[in-house]
Amino acid sequence: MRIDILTIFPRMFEAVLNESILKRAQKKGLLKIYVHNIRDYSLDKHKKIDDRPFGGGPGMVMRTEPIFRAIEQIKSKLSAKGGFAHGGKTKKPKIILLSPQGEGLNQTLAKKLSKNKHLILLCGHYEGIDERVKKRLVDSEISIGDYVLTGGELPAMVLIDAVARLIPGVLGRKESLTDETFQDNLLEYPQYTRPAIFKGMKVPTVLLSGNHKKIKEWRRQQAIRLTKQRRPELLEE
Ligand code: 4FV
Repeated sequence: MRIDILTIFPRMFEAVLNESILKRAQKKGLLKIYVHNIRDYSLDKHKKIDDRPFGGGPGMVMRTEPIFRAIEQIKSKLSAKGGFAHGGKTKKPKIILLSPQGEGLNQTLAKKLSKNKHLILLCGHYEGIDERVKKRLVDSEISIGDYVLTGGELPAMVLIDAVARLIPGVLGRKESLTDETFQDNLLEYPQYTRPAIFKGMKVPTVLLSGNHKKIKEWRRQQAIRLTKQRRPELLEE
């Protein structure tokens, strides 16, 4: 998968993209991530990328032009290079704006996004971006939760992390996708590891029994109990 990120704070991504699983995925060539500074596409002598809202009101709005130029540049580079070819035909990138108005990111949506070959993530700031960018360029808006952040960068990192680990081959032996949280809409069962007794606290004997059928059943019961307790709506779904 290829991911292009449009942001006015490119350095925010350095640490997150160059550690652990995301770093390894790029090394394995399973993930190609390009971070673009929207300011580099501003024709303004001061690289201005925002302006006051028409109709007045507080705050600033991100301008159309630098964002349009940035996305056109990415697309033109792609078609010039023969596209992020898959079987020769250029896969149209899916342009996603991270915003509180977007569709809520959840495991199902992350799984769907992980099937894409090319994502372009647009990180907003201030009061948001000019509506004409949404109308003309944005394929979908995604929110990571009903709260207001200072920018779309953290949501973009959250989305990349949730999606990248679902790309076949990204997770190694130590990590697994099986039986994980939200699998069958259930929260994950309690986990234990050595020592078997710690400060007088024992590990449930069934887990030490070696009886995998009983262990699997216990884990399912625990997952259902926990989900009933904390997220009953998941069971309805
Ligand atoms: C957000 C969210 C979010 C809103 C104004 C950036 C900020 C500023 N994005 N999920 N929650 N974005 O709060 O995705 O433009």
